[in-house]
Amino acid sequence: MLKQLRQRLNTRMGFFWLLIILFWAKTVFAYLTEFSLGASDVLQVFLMLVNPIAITVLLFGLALYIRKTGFFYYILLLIDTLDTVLLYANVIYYREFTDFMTVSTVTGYSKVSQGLTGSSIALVNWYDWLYWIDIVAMLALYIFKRIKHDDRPIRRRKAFAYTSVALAGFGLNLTLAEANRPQLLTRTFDNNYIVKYLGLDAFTIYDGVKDERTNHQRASAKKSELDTVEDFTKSHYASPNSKMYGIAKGKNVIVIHLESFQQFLIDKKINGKEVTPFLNKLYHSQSTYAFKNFFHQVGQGKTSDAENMLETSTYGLATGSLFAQLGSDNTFQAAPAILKQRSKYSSAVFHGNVASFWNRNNTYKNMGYQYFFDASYFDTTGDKSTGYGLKDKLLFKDSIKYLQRLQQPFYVKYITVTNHFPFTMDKEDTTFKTTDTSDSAINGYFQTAHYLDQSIKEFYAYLKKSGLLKNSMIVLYGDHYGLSNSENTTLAPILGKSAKNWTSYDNAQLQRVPFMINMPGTKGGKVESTYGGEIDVLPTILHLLGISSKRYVQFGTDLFSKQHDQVVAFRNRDFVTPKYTVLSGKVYSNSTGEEVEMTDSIQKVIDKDQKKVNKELSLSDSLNSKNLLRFYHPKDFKKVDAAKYNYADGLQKEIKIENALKKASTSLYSKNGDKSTTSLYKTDAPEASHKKTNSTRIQITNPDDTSTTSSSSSSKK
Ligand code: GP9
Ligand code: MN
Repeated sequence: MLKQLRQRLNTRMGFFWLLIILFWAKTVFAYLTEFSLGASDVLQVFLMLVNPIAITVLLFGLALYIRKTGFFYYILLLIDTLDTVLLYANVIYYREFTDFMTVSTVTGYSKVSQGLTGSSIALVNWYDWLYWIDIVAMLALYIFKRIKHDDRPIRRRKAFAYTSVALAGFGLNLTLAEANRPQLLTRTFDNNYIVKYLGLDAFTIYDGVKDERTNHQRASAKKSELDTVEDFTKSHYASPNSKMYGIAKGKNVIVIHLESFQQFLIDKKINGKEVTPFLNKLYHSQSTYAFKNFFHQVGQGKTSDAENMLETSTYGLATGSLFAQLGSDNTFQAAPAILKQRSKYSSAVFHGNVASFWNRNNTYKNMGYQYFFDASYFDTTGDKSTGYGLKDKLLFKDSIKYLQRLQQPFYVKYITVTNHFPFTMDKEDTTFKTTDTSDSAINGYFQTAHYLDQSIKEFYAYLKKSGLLKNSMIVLYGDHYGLSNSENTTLAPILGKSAKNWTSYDNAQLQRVPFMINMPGTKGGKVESTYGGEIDVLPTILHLLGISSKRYVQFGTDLFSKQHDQVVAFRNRDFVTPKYTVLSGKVYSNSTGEEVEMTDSIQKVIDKDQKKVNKELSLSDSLNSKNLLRFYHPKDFKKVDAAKYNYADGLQKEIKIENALKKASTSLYSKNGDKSTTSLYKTDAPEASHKKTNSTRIQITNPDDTSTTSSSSSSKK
């Protein structure tokens, strides 16, 4: 047997296969020990284990075309070495950034993820020789003639057969991956996904192609294209309402992202009980400006699209996520940077999922976020987390030790996760008696929304006790639908509607999400009926803070302005106005819900609005995909230097700033006589007292197939 094996090795094909097996073994070793790919079902595990094979055969197989003996062996070993360099560089990179190396990081085009050079030595582990030993050993065996040099060249036809079979194998891999994770390549949720399904080499090639396309688009961009965009946004600008301008000047801004939260939950009762009693109270409070006709406008980038719109007032992309596709390299003029430069705000994001999801770790740097407290800052073990990360009650509670040390005024964003499809809960977390429809997502939705409501109530209680509340403006918004169109007919009776007469019009109306600006101490708040959407948030907030938005390129308009544009564009070019809902050219009346009898004058209005919607979306796309903001230099705006940001050791950085500022430090902690306020936080979350365990339930894999494949009319097409 051993002899047979030796004999095999003495042939070119034997040597070839041995290198492939060794390379496969170390790749899988890296998958299992270095990367957290989160394979969560049998097919995913299977694909993860086999995905290196086809592409390795393809790449190593290039050597099979070489006839000359020495050349064959050296080229084969060279390909192996290059592939190993790629693998090992990613191992090192992942140890620091929990993400894979993109082509633009290597070519130096990317502005983020730099600063590895200094620390890379510290990232080397003692067992790293495992990645290299096979190459050294094989080279030695060859040089010292311990394996015979096979002089017989591989026949062309055979080499070609290998290439073809490898390509077919890769095709099969891709098909299975797409079946398990639809739109894998078009949506790019997370680089981890692509590696899990298709492998590291495929990821690098995919990323390279994507990068090349983006660069090409950018290189061809001309400054004059920016002028066209600017002409539009300038003429579209809505000047602030003098009654509202600056009413929150100097206040902290706390943005609370209500995951998958739809407007219909507000004031909704199930089995006689309010689903979200605390948010309802806020909604109707005199200190809250609430909007009942506010729509989400996200596309496939879902949460990340909402974040982008809220903080840049530009649209997400027509396909995929802007964060994932352009976030690493684009020039942003986003809320955290504007607030820092105009009013010295510090900024932070709190989120219980891994940093790489939606490429946040890179995008936030370009947005100018100073801190990003992601899952790595929290204990997410055992029952403390669900698939998308730390449970909301714990996120709010455990964020305080970081929040209290931020210099004020601050701009912070909390991205909640518990109310996310498939809306499942641990029994210990809910007693809410929900619906018993045939759809478990619907039944679960009311429970997870109820839980989210409680978590915000607890957070508010802390804000009040700690004194932060009176110095803050709290902005709450739902990012997008939680229940998709396919679920809406089952939902209909709960909303007092009939499933039978349910139409696309009804689906579109359900794309309303809450938008509330809570300003404790103010009495002028009410429920506003103005139509608007996520694109309008940034200018609205800037004006409340007394910062003019005029000099920035923004597509939205201040919701309080008399000139506010009430035409709400969806990402697929459908739109809603106070009077009409227009879906694929079909015009519905908002007062009857029926298709309108078309007249010339109505058609004229619709055509004009449709034209504007199309123009707005396409200008936003050209701005973002060609990175036109790099040509734009608004007054007093210094371009964000992403290389300055690094999200490791956030707390230590905060403390360092406190120490440097001494008496001038404005953090809550300093103001509180250098005493922590964490004991003021009260939660009823049972997990809070549970011990740390070794397991975590966070899945970087997205179990949300239903909500991505059958999502609303307003976010698809
Ligand atoms: C993940 C979370 C969910 O970190 O924000 O994103 P979504 O699936 O809603 O886009
Ligand atoms: Mn979301």
